Amino acid sequence: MIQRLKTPNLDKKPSSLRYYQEGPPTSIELDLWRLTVSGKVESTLHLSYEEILKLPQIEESRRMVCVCNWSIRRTWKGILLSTVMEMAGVSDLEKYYLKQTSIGTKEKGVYQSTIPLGDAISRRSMLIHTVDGEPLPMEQGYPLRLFDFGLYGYKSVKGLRSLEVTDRFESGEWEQRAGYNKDGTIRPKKYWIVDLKQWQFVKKPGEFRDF
Ligand SMILES: Nc1nc2c(c(=O)[nH]1)N[C@H]1C(S)=C(S)[C@@H](COP(=O)(O)O)O[C@H]1N2
Ligand SMILES: [Mo]
Repeated sequence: MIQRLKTPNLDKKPSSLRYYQEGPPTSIELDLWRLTVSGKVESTLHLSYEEILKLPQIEESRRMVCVCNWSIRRTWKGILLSTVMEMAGVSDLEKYYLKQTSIGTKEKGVYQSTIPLGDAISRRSMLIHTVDGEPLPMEQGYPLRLFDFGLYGYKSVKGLRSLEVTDRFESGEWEQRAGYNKDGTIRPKKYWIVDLKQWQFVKKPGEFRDF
């Protein structure tokens, strides 16, 4: 069972630290950590890790894609973003955006990214705490990361602290610094598929589903 969950060629995956702009926090006091959900919501939430584990869980094998042309399929476990949005009470998903902010570090501050909320919900975006059956390692976003698998990795924040429902579609860290597209939809082109050790030409925009 556990064997089947493991990602092939994981040792060939580009290092998380190479792409971690603000760097992983040095330590997290899980008892004190909360995910804050605020903004255009009926009720602001401060969810503890334990509370998140008590919500309905899902586990799915899905592909993440980095804008630097590599992809890896892994088994992700967590909750649906929609569960938390329902709890907070968001009236019109299509009208809003979701601004994610990381825990960050003293030295380098926080990482932020904003995504269209309606699209994120319709793509079954997840709030992830476990990968391949193990809690997320620190470099991969412990204790919780969001993932919208229709978008490049830079749009989804690791080491989450807060989610703000907003009517402003702001530019995030990478978009400002490197001129990356604010939309962030995965584009058709050639990608290195780490787990399969092969190149694949992807013809359709959005989440990879064919392999
Ligand atoms: N907080 C935070 N989240 C982040 C980033 C970051 O620099 N800081 N980089 C993004 C990018 S560009 C990618 S490709 C993925 C990398 O995820 P991994 O560590 O699982 O490889 O995290 C994304 N989320
Ligand atoms: Mo990335």
